[in-house]
Amino acid sequence: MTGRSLHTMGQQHDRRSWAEPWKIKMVEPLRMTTREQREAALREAGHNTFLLRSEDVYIDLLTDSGTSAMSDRQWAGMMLGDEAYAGSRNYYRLEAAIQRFYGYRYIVPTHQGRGAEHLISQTLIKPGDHVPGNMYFTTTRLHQELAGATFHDVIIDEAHDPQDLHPFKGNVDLAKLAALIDEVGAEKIPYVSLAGTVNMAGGQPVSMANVRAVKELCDRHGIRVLLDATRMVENALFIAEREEGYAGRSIAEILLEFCSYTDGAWMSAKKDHLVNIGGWLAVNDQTVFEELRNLVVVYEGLHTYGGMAGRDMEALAIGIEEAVQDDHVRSRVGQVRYLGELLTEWDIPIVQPVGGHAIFLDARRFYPHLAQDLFPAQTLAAELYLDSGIRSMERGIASAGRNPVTGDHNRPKLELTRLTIPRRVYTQAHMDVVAESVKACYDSRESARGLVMRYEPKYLRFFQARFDPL
Ligand code: P70
Repeated sequence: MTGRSLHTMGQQHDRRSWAEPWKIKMVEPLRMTTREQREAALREAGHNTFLLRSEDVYIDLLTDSGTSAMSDRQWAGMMLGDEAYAGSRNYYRLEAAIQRFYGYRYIVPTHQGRGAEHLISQTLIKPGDHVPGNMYFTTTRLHQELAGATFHDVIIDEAHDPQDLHPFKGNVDLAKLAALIDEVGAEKIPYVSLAGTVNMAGGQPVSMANVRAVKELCDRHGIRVLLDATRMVENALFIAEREEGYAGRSIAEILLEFCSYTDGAWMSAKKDHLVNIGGWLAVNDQTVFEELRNLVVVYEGLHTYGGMAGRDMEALAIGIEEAVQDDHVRSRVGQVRYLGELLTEWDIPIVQPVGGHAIFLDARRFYPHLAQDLFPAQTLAAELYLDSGIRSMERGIASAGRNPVTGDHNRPKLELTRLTIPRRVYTQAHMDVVAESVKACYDSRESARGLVMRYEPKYLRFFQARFDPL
C-alpha cells in the first residue's frame, strides 16, 4: 500500500475537508466467519451468492437494492402510517413528492420495480412488438418479453467495452435506434426503454444532450420515451460533473429537466429513494394512466397503496426528498469512486469510468484463462466470498440467460462481478477491507478453475442456479 497517492473524498470535490453528511445513531453488529465456515456455506449455496444466508456474510455488497439505511426522519415517518385500505394520507404525500421532483402528472404505486415493469409492459406492449433500450436489464427485459416484445440493445458500442472512457456510456446510439425504426416500423415500437444510469453497463450515465435527441427522434415517429428512473439521481450527478452547462446546477434541477424529455417512468424505489421496499410508475398520458390504475388492482393492490403499507409510502415520500440533496449524492457516488480509485491504483481490472452504484470487476481480464462458459464472474464472486466473507453478484453469462428462440446461452461481452455499495451503510474503512480482499483474489487468480451449472431454473436463472467447482 506504500506510495499510493489517492485523492480523499474531499479532494475529489475541491474541498479541504469533507465527510459523510450524516452521523450514526444505531448500529448493527457484523459477524466474521472462518474460512472453513465460508467453504461450507458456499458449498451449501451451490456457489451462488444469492443462496447464501445473510448471517454468513461479513460485508454485503450483493446489491444496493432495499439495503440502504433510512434516516431518523424516515423512521419517524414510519410511525405516521395511515393504514386505511383506500385513500391513505401517505399516498398523497408520495404522489406530491414524485410530482415535485420528477415532474410527471399521474402516479401508480407498486410494491417494487418489477411490479411497475410488469404493469407498463402488459399495458403498452402487443405481441410482435419491438422494444429498443440502452442495454438490457434482467427483470425489465423479461417483462417486455413476457408481454410479447423482442428487446433490441441500442446503446452506444463504447458501453460494451469495459476500458473505454466515454463519459456517458449509457447513451443511446441514435443511428441504431433510427435503423430499428426503419426496419420494424414505428407502429411496432410502443416505447423506448431508457435507463439512467445503466446498471448492466456498470452504472453508466446518459447525457442530457442524448435524452433530448432521443426524445426529438421519437417525437418525429410518435414513439414514447419511458425512463427506468431507478438510479436517475446518480445519473444527475454525472451530468453536473461532466456535461457542459450543468456545473453548479443542483441534482434536483437536473433530474427535473431530464424527466421532462420523457413521457413517463418506472421506479425501483429500493435504490435512489433510500427505502427497504417500494416502487412506482408515472405517466403524463391520462388514458395510459387509467389503464395502469385499473391493472394495478389486479396484481399489486388498490391504486392508493399498490402493495406498500402506508408507513412504507411515508418513508418513501421522505426518502425522495433526501435522495436529491446534493451532499448526499456526492457522498454516495464519492464512496463508490474511492473504492474504484484504490483498485485502479493496484491495477485491478474494473469497468472504467467508475459508475454510480457499484464497482464492476472485469472477470474476463481477471481470469483470462477461463472460457466464458466456465462462468468467470460467478467464479470470482465465489472466490471473494471465500477470501473474506464479502458478498458480490455475478453480472455476466449467468445473468444474461438464454436466447428465447435458439435456447443457447446469451454470451454478453461484459463478464462482470459487481460490488454494489448500499447507501449510508458502510464506512470508508469497509471500503479498504473490500479493496484488500479483491487484491488477495487478484494475486491468486491463476488458481481459479471455473464452475459448471448443475441446476438451472427457467426464469432469471442467476437468482437460483446452482454450480459445482470444476
Ligand atoms: C439490483 C436490483 C433492480 C432493478 C434495476 C433496474 C435498473 C429495475 C430493477 C427491478 C435487484 C436485482 C434485480 C434483478 C437481478 C439482480 C438484482 N435491481 N431496473 O441489485 O427493480 O428489484 O425493485 O423489482 O437495477 O440491481 P426491483
